[in-house]
Amino acid sequence: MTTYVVGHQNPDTDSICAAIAYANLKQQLGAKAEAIRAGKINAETEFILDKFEVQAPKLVTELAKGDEVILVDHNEKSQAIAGIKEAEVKEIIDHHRIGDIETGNPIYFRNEPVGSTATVVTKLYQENGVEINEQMAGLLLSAILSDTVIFRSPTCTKADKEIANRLAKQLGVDIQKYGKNMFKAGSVVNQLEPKELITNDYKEYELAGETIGVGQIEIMDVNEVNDIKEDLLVGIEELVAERGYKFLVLIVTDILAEGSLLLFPADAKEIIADAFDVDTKGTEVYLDGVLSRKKQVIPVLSDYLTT
Ligand SMILES: [Mn+2]
Repeated sequence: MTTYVVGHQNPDTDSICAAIAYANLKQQLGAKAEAIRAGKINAETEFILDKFEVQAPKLVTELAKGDEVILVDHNEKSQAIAGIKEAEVKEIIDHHRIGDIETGNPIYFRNEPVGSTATVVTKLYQENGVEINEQMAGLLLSAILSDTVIFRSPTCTKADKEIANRLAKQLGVDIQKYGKNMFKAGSVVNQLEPKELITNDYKEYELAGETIGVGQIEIMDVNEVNDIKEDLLVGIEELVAERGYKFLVLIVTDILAEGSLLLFPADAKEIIADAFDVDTKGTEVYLDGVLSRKKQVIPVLSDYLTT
């Protein structure tokens, strides 16, 4: 009987890559194992599978009674593939809090407080003395970088960094460069129309009797919007006209550089320049160190417009 290896529903990169790599390890150890997925592959994961020429796992929406399954990257019923109650959980490999999965028999349950399941899976290759081929190394590295936001997440540990660096060395990959490309491929910028991007994470504020709109996009590299900047400005102008705003600011936040590019209509130039005490290039300005709409943008505009 083949044992399925599966991540959580709505799988992210770690869930897919850890499932594939752990199934590969089990196969190399002589077991019959197959990675499956419980949901749609996201754009970031698609980029990774393409890059390392690995096929996406088969989609299985519900397990059948008696199916044997190894869970990776989760251990809570609410996150698990449908039919989990009827299946037999054989192992769990994870890096989350301990949830509520119950088993009838003793199982191998490996959980570590590290940044990604891929980190744990890489350790398991090493502990079993199994060599990691280039394809699996690529998936494992990608999953670590994805879950730890290229080591920036507070969940990232020394083990994640060490293992990722070793995998990157094996592959001859520049972590920062590859990580940025990976996040770019999965970025919301490539998946939404300009107006959807502006209003995706969006708030309206009443200041001094007038309404302003403030949208925010958080991305890995502010240059991702270079090609669509003109379209975003057209969208901003249209929304201002349609909704009768005083103006609209789109905050494009660069998570890695820790700053934000503000985009706004040409006639808001003076307000932005005066409020933030900066020179602007007409319809944009980059503000180093500004990340928060609530704490760093709205108070400045509010102070300026209401006093
Ligand atoms: Mn994970």
